[in-house]
Amino acid sequence: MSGLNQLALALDHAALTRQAVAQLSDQQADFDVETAYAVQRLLVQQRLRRGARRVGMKMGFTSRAKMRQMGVDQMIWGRLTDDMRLDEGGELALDRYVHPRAEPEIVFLLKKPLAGRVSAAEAMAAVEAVAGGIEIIDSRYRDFRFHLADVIADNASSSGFLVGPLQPASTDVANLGIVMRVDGRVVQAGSSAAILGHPVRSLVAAARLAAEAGEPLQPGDLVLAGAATEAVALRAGMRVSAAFQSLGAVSFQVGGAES
Ligand code: OOG
Ligand code: MG
Repeated sequence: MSGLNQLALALDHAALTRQAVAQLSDQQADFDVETAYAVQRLLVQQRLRRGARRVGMKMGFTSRAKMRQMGVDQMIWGRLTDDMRLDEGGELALDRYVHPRAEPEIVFLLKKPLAGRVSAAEAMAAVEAVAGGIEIIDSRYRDFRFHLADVIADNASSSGFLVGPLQPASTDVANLGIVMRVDGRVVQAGSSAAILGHPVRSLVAAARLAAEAGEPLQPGDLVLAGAATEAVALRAGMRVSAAFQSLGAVSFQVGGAES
């Protein structure tokens, strides 16, 4: 266990100091997915000890576009904490990250516990509201490159998130157009259907995976379904927005000089 703790502390330190590290799979023989999730749990525990609160989970690699961009072929998940949330319309301080990127997300807010093997209908019945959002991902690995187990240990690259205006749970999120812009120029476009065919499938998977990890989804939890498009690298001064058919838009400004 202490060996895993060392790995978790190294990733925590990398995030705190904004200094990228080498992939864990390069240093550890047999660094597998199960071990990686154990490291992720220890990593997030560090943050909870410092006062952060768990507020939900993020799903990753639920679309072909993301799998292709990062060269992996399996769905992953990570934990969201309250300190990761950024104000809609606010400013992101670039110097708090290593090499951050932004990607559009479909967000579910739960009103009921949701655990284990549930149907899509059961999952939707637990939803209080849906929203468009943006996730800030920031790998703690050099050059934003990793193998599957590495990115899992690194809390699935999660670093921040913004949630747009909440919409009724009855809003159909099956096939919504999504456009991400930088300074008004379209940089990514896609459809929510790219997320496992329907974003609710991501919520169904989240319910199962969270329960298997012994941390079942709770009322008030947020679930990010995974990006439908590739992520965009952030540079100082950029204005980033994501507009979602039926859900509205969400945006932020990148502040802080690049060091
Ligand atoms: C891993 C996180 C993937 C998504 O939405 O697919 C993810 C990464 O791309 O670094 O958040
Ligand atoms: Mg994401």
